[in-house]
Amino acid sequence: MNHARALRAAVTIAVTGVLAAGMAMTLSTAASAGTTLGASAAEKGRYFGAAVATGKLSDNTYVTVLNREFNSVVAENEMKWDATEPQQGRFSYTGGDRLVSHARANGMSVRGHTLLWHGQQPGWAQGMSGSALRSAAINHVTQVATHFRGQIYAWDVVNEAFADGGGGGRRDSNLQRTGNDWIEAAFRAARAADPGAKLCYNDYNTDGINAKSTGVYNMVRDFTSRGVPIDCVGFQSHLGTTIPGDYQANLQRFADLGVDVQITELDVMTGGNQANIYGTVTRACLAVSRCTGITVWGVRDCDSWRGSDNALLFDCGGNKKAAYTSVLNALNAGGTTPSPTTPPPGPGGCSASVSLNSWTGGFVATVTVTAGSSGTNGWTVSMTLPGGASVTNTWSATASGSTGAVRFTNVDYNGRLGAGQVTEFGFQGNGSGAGLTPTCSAS
Ligand code: G2I
Repeated sequence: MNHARALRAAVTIAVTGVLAAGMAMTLSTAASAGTTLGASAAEKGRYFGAAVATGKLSDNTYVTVLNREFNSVVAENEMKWDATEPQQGRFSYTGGDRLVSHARANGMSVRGHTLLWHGQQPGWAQGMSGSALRSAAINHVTQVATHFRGQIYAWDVVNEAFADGGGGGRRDSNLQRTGNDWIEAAFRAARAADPGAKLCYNDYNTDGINAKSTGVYNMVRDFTSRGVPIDCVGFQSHLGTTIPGDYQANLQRFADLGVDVQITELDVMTGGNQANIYGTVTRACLAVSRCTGITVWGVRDCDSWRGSDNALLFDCGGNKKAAYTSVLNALNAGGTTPSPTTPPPGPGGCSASVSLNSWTGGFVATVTVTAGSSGTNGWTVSMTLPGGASVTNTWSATASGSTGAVRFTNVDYNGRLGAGQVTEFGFQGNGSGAGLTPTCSAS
C-alpha cells in the first residue's frame, strides 16, 4: 500500500499551491496603475466590460475602443431567447458565437445575457403557458447553456423577475404563472448544462436597499439555504442623476450571503453628476471584496439604448469623457483594495489527463489540468468512476460526488492559469481507477 507516497504527493502539491498563491500575491502588489479600464480593473482582480452589438464589430472606431479598453463583453441582444431560439427547438447562435470568438481572440471574458426573461421572448413562447411553457423554458436553458459551455464566465440565468413598486414580490409574467419555482428550476438546469459558469440573478431598480432589492435578497438567501445553485447577483445600475446613498451597503449585504455581486448594465444620465456617479459606483465595487466586475451597457453614447441621455463613457466619436477619467482614477486609486474571493475568468478551454498509482483495492489518481490558448480562471474536471470505486480523499480541488459521475473544481489558488499553464490535483479512491477518462471545462 502506498499511503506514504500518496501523502508525499499531497504535500508536494500543497506546497506548489502555496507557492502559486504567493506568486499571485507578489504579482498583484507589484502592479502599477493601468492606463485602460480593463488593465486597471485587472490589477484589482476584476474585469471591466461592455455590452456589444455584434453588428457594430465592423465599425473601426467602435472596435478600437472596445479592444483597447475592455476585457469583458456581454451581448446586448444576441444571446436572448428571441435571438437564440426564434422557432421552437430551432436554435440560432450566429450572433452569440461571433461575440464569443471576438472575446477569445482578444482575451476577454464573456457574460451571458440572458437565459430567461419576460422580455424579448420569441413569439411562439409568448403564446405559451403552463407546463408546456415550463418545459420549453427549461429546454431553452439547457440547450443554450450547453452550446456555450466553457465559454461563459457568468450567466444571467434569470433577468428582471421582480416587480417594481413597494411589494417586493415577483413580476407577473407567463413564466411566473408556470409556478413560483420556475427560477430555481432554471438555475438547476443551467448548473447541469454548464457547471463551470457562475449563475447570476440580474435586475434593475435594485441599486439601493429598497423593497425590490429586499425581495431579491430574500430569494437569494432562501436559495443559498436550500442549496439551489446561485453564485452571483447582477445589479444593472441604469442610473439617473443621483445614486442611492446605500449603493455599496446594498452590494455588501448580498455579498454577505455568500454570492458574488457584479455591476451588469451600468449607464448614467448625463449632467453635472455623471462623472461623480460613475466614480462612486466604481469605488463601491472595489470596496466590496466579492464584487468581481463592472459592465457598462454599450461603448459610446451613440451606441446606447438611452439615446439622448449620453449615458456612457465615450462620446460618439470614441473620445474619453470626464466620466471615463473618473472611473479610471477610481480603479487606480488605493493600493490595498482586496481582490474578489473568486477571480474573474477569461474564456478558453482546458484539457485534463490522469496518471494512476494503484494497489489491490485502492488507487491514487494525479490529474494534470492544462489551460488552452486563452488561459483559465477556473476549471472543472469531470470523470466517471468504474462501478465499485469511490473517492475517499481529494487535494488541490473540491470534489462533488464520490461515486459514478464525479466533478472536481479548482480551489482558490489554482483556478487561474495562463495559456498552456499546468496545475495538478489528486484524489485517493477505493476500488479500481482503471480507465478513468477526464474531461475539462474552463471558465
Ligand atoms: O433596456 C435596457 C436593458 C435593461 N435590462 C435588460 C437588457 O437586456 C436591456 O437591454 C436592451 C437593449 O439594450 C436594447 O437594444 O433591451 C432592449 C429590448 O428590451 C433592446 O432593444 C431592442 C429593441 O427593442 C428592438 O426593437 C430591437 O430589434 O433591440 C433590438 C435589437 O436591436
